[in-house]
Amino acid sequence: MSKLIYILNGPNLNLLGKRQPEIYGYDTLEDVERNCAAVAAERGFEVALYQSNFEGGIVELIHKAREEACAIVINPGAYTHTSVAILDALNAFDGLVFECHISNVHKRESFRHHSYVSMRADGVMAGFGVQGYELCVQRACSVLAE
Ligand code: CA2
Repeated sequence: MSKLIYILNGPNLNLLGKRQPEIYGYDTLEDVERNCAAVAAERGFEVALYQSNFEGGIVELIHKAREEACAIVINPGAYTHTSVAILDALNAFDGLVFECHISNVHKRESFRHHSYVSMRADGVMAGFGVQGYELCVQRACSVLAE
């Protein structure tokens, strides 16, 4: 079995740690990758973090995960609330899927309350800041070790 966990990020998340720290905090995606890699390594897993501002880019990364990864932790950004294409791609992935939102989307505007990705996700994290990514990686490792 693959020991690689993909961490996928959607549009605007390349700005993490650089804008709107009051909502998304001060950590960058590089910090997220480093922290998740440490959590995974303790359990014998590896991570690969990707970000795309394009819906099709995320779909292609999910297709690549089909070949390489045992689990996907995904923050689809605003595509969470709109993208049937990302849901369809995730439905074609056989491994674990964890959906991760930095902010508590349920405390925000009503258009953020619905997620297409949740229809496929094995677990959903929201409002734990960037620590949510590490918690998703930890959960993926635990389930895969069962
Ligand atoms: O809370 C989350 O993680 C979100 O997925 C973030 C999305 C938002 O559309 C979702 O409703 C909830 C937005 C990502 C934007 O990321 C930025 C990060 C730093 C600065 C500006 C944008």
